[in-house]
Amino acid sequence: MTEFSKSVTPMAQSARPPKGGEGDTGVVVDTKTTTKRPPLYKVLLLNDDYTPMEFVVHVLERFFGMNHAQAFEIMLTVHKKGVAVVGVFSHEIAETKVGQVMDFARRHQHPLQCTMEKE
Ligand code: TYC
Repeated sequence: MTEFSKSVTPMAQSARPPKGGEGDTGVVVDTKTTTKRPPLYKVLLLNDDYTPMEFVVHVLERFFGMNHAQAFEIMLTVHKKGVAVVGVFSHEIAETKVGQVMDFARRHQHPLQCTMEKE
């Protein structure tokens, strides 16, 4: 069973439809479903001594949809505290964002690090 599958609880006998009706096989069991939200992942940006501040601001605007003021503020938080959460996403989206940032930083030869962790 995966994390996302439904958990199925048989209904009480008294709540079941009567067996042996016309055209029915007598095996119908009503189900109650419970839904579980998929887990969320924080995407983290890490500080380093070499990546230019303007590059980090650009990354936050480009890949995390921040305006310039928001991006500058988060960049400064990372610079001062060492790390900040830059977004919370599904596993697949978080993985994509991390990959995009790491690839963009590598292509520009900056040591910027971006990681994800389960919320
Ligand atoms: N510390 C870097 C500097 O002084 C700036 C920086 C900020 C780097 C945030 C990475 O995630 C980072 N140039």
